[in-house]
Amino acid sequence: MARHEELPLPIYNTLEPVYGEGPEEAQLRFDNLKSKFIQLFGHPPDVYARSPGRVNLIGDHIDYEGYSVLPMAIRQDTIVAIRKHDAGESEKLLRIANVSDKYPMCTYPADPHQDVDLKNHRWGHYFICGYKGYHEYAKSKGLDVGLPVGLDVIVDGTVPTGSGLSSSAAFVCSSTIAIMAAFDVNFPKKEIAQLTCECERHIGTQSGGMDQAISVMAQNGFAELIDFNPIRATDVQLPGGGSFVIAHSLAESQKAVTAATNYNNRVVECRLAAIVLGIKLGMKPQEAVSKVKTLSDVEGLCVSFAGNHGSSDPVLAVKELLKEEPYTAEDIEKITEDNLQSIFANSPTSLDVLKVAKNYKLFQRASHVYSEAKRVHTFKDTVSSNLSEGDMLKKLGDLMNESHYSCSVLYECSCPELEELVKICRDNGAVGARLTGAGWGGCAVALVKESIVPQFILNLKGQFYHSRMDKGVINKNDLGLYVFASKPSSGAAIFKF
Ligand code: NG1
Repeated sequence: MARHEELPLPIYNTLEPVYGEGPEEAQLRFDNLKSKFIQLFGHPPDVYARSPGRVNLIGDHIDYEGYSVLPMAIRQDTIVAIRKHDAGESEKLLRIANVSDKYPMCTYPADPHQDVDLKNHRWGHYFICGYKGYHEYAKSKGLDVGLPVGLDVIVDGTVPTGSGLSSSAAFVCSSTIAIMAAFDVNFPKKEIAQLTCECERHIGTQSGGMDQAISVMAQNGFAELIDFNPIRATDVQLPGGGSFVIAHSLAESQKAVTAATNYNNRVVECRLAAIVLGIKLGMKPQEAVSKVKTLSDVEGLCVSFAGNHGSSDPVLAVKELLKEEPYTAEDIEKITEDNLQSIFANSPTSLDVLKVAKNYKLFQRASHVYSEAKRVHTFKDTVSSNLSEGDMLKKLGDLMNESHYSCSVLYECSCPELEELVKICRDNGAVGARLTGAGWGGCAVALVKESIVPQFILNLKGQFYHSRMDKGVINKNDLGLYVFASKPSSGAAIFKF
């Protein structure tokens, strides 16, 4: 039997296979989308695509270094309704509307070669990422791409934005899949996962691929161990007695806007750490600069080094060979015998990082990446071990706590609101709690014994959210959007009714 990532995306003509638990609510969303569509564009949509958000249980900031991660899809998703203009319709425009008044209609030319205007961020840019990406991919496969063509689109998203739950990937994936479906083509899920990851890079973040992979390949009822190069998804059955509670810190992380100091900065630091390690472990500077892209490229060298010192842990090489104090650009250039601008000459978003970076914390970032990569596999092994349920939850919780410490202290991607929230989770009985996703705001995820979930959520509301409600930061009616328990839900799908 083919592995499920080899199969094309499912195409359904009813909502039940995806929204089994709440089909009435989903039906309302689809009905509303259709009537808005007709009202705005004068025609019904041809087809719909949906893609979910995700929560990452463990393994943050390691996908772009080539390491496996362990997320699960959540029920919140983005639905895109689309209609392709007929050949006779002259106006070649992409009209992208949203069911929410917060997002005014965006109009773009139908040119698939247009640049995404990164200096003027607009919500519709994420659709253009999918449009450009589909075009490039279809062309590379020798398909008749059929572009440029006018498209009418309405978007309905329920994944909270800037929350670390991948609203951006849900939007990019559902857009790309809707465009594919409008052209009546379908590809194996692993190809769509790869393609959508490349699509999202048009927005200027050097995205690692986890979010798109889980959004496209998730299976109902399972978390997934996602491997990269090549992309693979392995079902992970979570222990029955525990539940994952997701809670928003209410600090919004604007990933695309802060890329140069936050997300892309870490990608650059990891590459520099990898190059310096490669050189310290015997590579010629020129060779390291041209060949080493990620920390996984030099892991083998680090492990051999550790082997000579009685260990198998690559972190030992980091401890012995990198200095704990931050490196200046000059420190690194002495080792690489090349200047940083020329090392990153082909990556404009990395050059933006160099412009604003004061120094580079190579020791801390590499220590995080290698230790976090190991925790992902320990988590997966623990879930499939024959430990008693209590011991298993305790071990998983400990791993989550260690991961949070590493993200917060070594990778510095937490923030005061997340620290407060994680502490409140632990104080109220979570067996483990950590920030999830990119961090610098967004959500925490807590592993909680099933039996205490309702009380746990009530306590969180009392201790974290009520004061924010009083200050007017959030509305009482929206509380359910900010703190909820989630079961693993299913991945992307196409609907034709
Ligand atoms: P979020 O949490 O959606 O910003 C980002 C990256 C992931 C991964 C995590 C950190 C994108 C689209 N997603 O996720 O690939 O690197 O950060 O683990 O950039």
